This record gives sequence, structure tokens and C-alpha cells, in this order.
Amino acid sequence: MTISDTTKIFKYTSISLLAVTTLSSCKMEENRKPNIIFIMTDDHATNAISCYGSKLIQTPNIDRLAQEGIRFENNYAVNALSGPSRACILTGKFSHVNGFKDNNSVFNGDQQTFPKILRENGYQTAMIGKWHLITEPQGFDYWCILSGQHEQGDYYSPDFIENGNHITESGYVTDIITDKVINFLDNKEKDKPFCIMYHQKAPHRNWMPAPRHLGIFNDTMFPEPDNLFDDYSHRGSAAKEQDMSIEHTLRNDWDLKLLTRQELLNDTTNRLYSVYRRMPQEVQQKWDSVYAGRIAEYKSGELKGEELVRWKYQQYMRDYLATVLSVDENIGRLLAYLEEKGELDNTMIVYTSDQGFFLGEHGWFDKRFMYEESQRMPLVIRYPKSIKAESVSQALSMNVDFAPTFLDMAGIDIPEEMQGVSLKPVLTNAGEIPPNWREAVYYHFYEYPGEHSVKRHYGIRTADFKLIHFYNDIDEWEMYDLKRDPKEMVNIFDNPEYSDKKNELMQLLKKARTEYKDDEQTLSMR
Ligand code: SGN
Ligand code: CA
Repeated sequence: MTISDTTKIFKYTSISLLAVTTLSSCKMEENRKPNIIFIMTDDHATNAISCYGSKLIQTPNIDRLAQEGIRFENNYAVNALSGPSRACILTGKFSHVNGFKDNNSVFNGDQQTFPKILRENGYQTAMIGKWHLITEPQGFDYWCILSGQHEQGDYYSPDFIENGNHITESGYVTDIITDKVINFLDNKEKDKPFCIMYHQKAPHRNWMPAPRHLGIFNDTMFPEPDNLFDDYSHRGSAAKEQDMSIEHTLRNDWDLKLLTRQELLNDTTNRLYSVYRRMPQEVQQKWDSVYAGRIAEYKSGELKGEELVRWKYQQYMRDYLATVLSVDENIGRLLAYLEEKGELDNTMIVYTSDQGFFLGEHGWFDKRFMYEESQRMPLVIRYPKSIKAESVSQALSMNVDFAPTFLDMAGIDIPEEMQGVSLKPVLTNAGEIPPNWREAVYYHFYEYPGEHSVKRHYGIRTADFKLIHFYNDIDEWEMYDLKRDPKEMVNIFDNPEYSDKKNELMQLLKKARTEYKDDEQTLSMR
């Protein structure tokens, strides 16, 4: 063999070795499990997200996730309240199965959850922000959850429990939670995939904006929903007897912030004072100056009747939407960080909210009802390796589907006991509805008697219709034709024109209750 032959062989071997190495690193890259950042806010209505067609606000960073990924048009909470929604998401099971039915429940943390399974399969896991399940988080390498106000947390100088230790941070909650997420990413083990639950408090009541956004909408007049003055004449007693109206329920102090500094200092037992005192002095000063005009307007005594309701709606929107600005900005900050670290495209980024929210529709704020504004949750996912940009899906999905979806995307078997189904076929096929997909989503709300007085109810929503049974101290049915009446203004349950449809929906409801094993007696107790 000549020297030149040896060189050739050497060259050949190195080239093949190089090819093998490149191939296997490609394979590794291909087999690499997706990182997951599960962003969830609190009470963020689709009507306050621009990619969902909001007429109220621009949310460019959430929109970017949708433009570069998928937006779900028909994603629903199965119980539109914080603790219950979170428990459904973690377990992939409905409230009557996971045991967390209302905000007074205590989560049984020993049950199986998707973060536990991801962790057993090599993921580093973190839970940062609002938890609201009372028992300590399980299944996380790192956790830092809001405490205070029954685990609702505070907007300013919030208290947290970090891996079991009580701490107080200075600053604004939406920024702090994002800092903690970035800090976790900075310090994580390099070779493991990660899953972070990034859960904001905003835009939850009582809607306190960041210092930089205080007063930002003072001169903005927001469009009113056309049913702001709904009189519920074509609905049953549940809609009439609720306690969540802009007119009667919004509080002058807590919600509308109509107390001057002097009034707050004179009444330190007022709840608004308890959050005001958490702000540093310079922020208190800005607060005083931006709310001064509002307080003066109110005190002029000129606002009355419908005009007063309209005015309250404007103040509500100004504060609520200003807290949304910080949510969106911080998502932008996180995306820029991931991009800089080269992790953006390896990470499945999910945006949702624990449920929707009423922004004046039917004259309301809050949620709980199985009406569109509160039952519907935003769901936007960016993961360019599997999801085609600009996908939009009409598939009916529920929050109990999240756990199976995350496991499936990570290539992990889904436990039998999970009641939701994986959305992977929807994600990987540009949002197309898979064959034999479900015909209806199921819902069951339990917190009654309770805050805001929304009666117990359960029901189904199909692509075009909704059927609801209110029970406990009443026994009333409602049905809506969502194509003709998308704002759910006229109950057609007793309309003979729809009797066939009604029978069909009754059958579907029965089927859902059997399938999901919800056999609770739901008759009137009167
Ligand atoms: C607090 C709010 C309610 C809200 C619940 C549940 N009242 O109690 O308006 O419905 O949280 O919200 S407040 O006076 O404290 O602001 S949830 O999103 O956590 O379920
Ligand atoms: Ca909530």
C-alpha cells in the first residue's frame, strides 16, 4: 500500500465517520424531546387578544405565537374557575374525577399529573407563578408559587413560597414571574429537556397595572359590547340572579379605585389599602396622580343611571387591559431570550388562560357561566418542528386535553385514566379536524352558593349549539343556536322549531356524562 493509498483510506474513513457523526447528531436532534413552556394567565378573555380579533387591544407577542404556530378557535374550559381549571389541566381529568370542584377544594397532589410523568421521563420541571391548589406542588425540580390572598397573590411586592420557603419580592408581579422563568432557564441542566409552567396572576381582579402602564388608557374610550345593557328577558333565573354585574357588583374601592390617598390613609382596614401599601412611594405617587381625575369625575356626582354604568365599564377596561400589556410585553421578553439562546425552535410554547372572562358582555365581569366569553379559553401554540405557521383550528378541544397532548408531543405514553385526548393529530396536520373527532365538549360548574352567585350547571357545546342544565336550587334548561345567536341572548330550549335538535343534544349530553363518568344527581333540591 502506498502512502497515497493510506491517505485515501484515512480520508475516506474520516469522511464516513464524519457522515455517521453528523447523521447521528441529526437523529439526536430529531429525537430530542421538545422543551415545553406552558404560559397560562388568569382570566384573559379571547376578546382581549388581537389574534382573536379583539377590538380593544393589541397583543403583538401572543399574535406572533399564533402567526408562527396554531390558534385554536374552539378551546373550552370544562369548569371555568381557576383552581378547578388548573387541576383539570394537571391531571387530564374532569373535576368530579380529580376531586377539585371549586375554589374551596384542596388538591390531592398524590394523584398522577403530566409534570410528574415528564419528570420521570427525564424532563427538568418548574412551576412558577399562580398555583392556587392549596397543597404543595409535586413533580417539580423547582417551584415558586404566589401566596397571599388565598393564593391569588399580589400585584405589587408579592409573597411567594419558593421550594417551601416564604419570601417576598419587590417589583411588579408579571415582571417578577418572568424574571424567575428566565432565571430558571439560565441555571437549568444543559442536557435535559425542560417543562416550565409559567403562570401569571394578571389580568385577575383587581386589575392593578404595572407602574409603566398606570394611566396609559386614561384618554382611551373603548367600544362597548352591544349587550352591555342586557336585561336577560330571554334567559332563565341564573342569568338574572347572578352577582357579577358592572352596575352592581364592581366595588368603588377595590375595583374602581375611587379612594384618594388621604381616604386610604384614614381607613387602613380598607382592602385597597392593603395592596396600595405594597407599592413603593414613587409608585404610590404615580397611582395617586393617575387616579385623581377618575376620582374627581366620580365625585362630581354628575354620573347617573346608564351613563354611570358606561363610565364604570370604561374604568374597568382601562385597568384590565393595562394589566394585559405587561403580560404581552413579558412574553416578548421571554421570546427574545429564547431566540438569543438558540432555544426558540426547540421549545413548544403554549399560551392559554385558566378560563375566559366577561368584558362587559351581558353587563358582566368575572366568568363561571358556560357562556362563550367565559367558557372559551385562548389556545395558541408555537412549535415550528411540528406545527405549520398560521394554522387555525376549529377542532373542539378542552383543557383536559392539555396533559395528554404534552405527553404525546414528548413521545410518552398517555395513562389510560386521563380523560382528555391528545391534540397532536391536530397540531401536526395544520389544525385539520381529525376523522371521528368529538362532537361536543362537556362542562360542569359547582361553586354555588358562592361568590358571584352563579348557579350550578352542566352541559355541552357542539360546533353550532349549546345545551345547559342549571340545577341545585333551580331546575332550568337553556339552549342556544350559536350560528344565529352567537351572543347567547335567546334561550330556544322550548322553541318547537328546535325540538329535533333538542333531542339530539339531549342524547349527546347523556353520552358525554356516561363517557366522562359524571353520574352526579343534578336534580332540583327545591
Ligand atoms: C376572587 C375575586 C373573584 C373571583 C375569584 C375567583 N374576588 O375571589 O371576583 O371570581 O377570585 O377567581 S376579589 O374580591 O378577591 O377580587 S379565580 O380566577 O381565581 O377563580
Ligand atoms: Ca381565573
